[in-house]
Amino acid sequence: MRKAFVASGMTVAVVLALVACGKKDEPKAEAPAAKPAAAAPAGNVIKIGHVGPTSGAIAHLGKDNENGARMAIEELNAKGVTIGGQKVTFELVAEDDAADPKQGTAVAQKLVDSKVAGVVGHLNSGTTIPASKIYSDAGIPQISPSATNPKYTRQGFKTAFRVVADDVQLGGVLGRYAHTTLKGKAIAVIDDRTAYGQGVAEEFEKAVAASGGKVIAHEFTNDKASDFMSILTSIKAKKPDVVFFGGMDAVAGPMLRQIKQLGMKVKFSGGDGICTTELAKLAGDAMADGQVVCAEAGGVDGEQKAGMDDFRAKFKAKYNADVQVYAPYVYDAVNVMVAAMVKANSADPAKYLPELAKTEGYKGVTGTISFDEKGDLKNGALTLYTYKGGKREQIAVVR
Ligand code: ABU
Repeated sequence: MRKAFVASGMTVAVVLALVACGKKDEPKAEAPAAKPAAAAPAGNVIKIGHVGPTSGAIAHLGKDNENGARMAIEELNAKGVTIGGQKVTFELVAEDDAADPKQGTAVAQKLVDSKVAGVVGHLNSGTTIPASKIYSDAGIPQISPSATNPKYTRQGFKTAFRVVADDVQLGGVLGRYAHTTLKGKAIAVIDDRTAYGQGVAEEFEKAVAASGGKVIAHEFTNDKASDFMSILTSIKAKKPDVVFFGGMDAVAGPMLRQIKQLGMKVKFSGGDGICTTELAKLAGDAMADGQVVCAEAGGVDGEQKAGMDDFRAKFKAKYNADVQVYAPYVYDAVNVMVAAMVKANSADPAKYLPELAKTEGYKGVTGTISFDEKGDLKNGALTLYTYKGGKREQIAVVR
């Protein structure tokens, strides 16, 4: 059983961010009684579910995540894993939620019905949060490699884990950076009204205010929009020097093109949703060198960087594509889940879930993974990036 929530178990960074925002953490709700966990599949095949949007505007991100899962599973099968005294084979059951909350819950139920032993996903907060109730009710462990809305791990579900930092950290760091380092004097915010976009924009705005900066406008769009002329024209009239966007790269790319069309000379900032390899292609020559500052909700430095570099090289060789953003986190999530099965000597969700919750000091390609009482990553880092010559370039890893 996961230990009761205690403040001392929270990551230092999250504590600092919450204190800075003057916000108290929500109390951990009692976990609802789980229905009897689905048994692992018969024979020696263990099914692991993966869900991401492999269709729609951010299919490139869903496929990046899915490839991270596939790579982990192929390596585990090649290496050979023994559980319960028997050599087992892992089978990836990959589903597409199209970044749509309704489709997200439908495929979550499908995975539960097909008796997966665990799920890595979903990619979006807007799908991960509603799906997490279905996995919790079925007693199926879920690790999200990319959903950053804090609510996901604050519902009291003992089955919910995350291997990245959250929007409190992302918005907090980017808000302070916009005011203190980018020297933003008049900061405008746009969000796409999704669970992620709205959440990270609100945290950003709080951090700007706490740092003594000024948000002069907050406009809204949606995750399918492609015409931003009206909101950008309204923002331009207020003469911003920094525009922050809470949303994904598929929207940020065209937005950057229209910012250039309108002749706006602004820095452009955003969270992990825009911090992708694809953003450079989506924005094209509308993105000036150093104009964009974004953050990935994880990061490694020092000696740990070699593992990440090695993963990126292997991924490129295997898929003939650069990592978009979260494939390494998916890879680690699958391996952390399997490590817990090996420790429990069982793929029965009820038996390995307590081992998963106790994960401490797992050395992954994304750094050292330990879970706190809520299922969040302890001591999570962020990596700040900019783009130069159409390539993502690291600025710093911050904790
Ligand atoms: N964290 C950015 C992309 C996924 C999400 O949280 O919606």
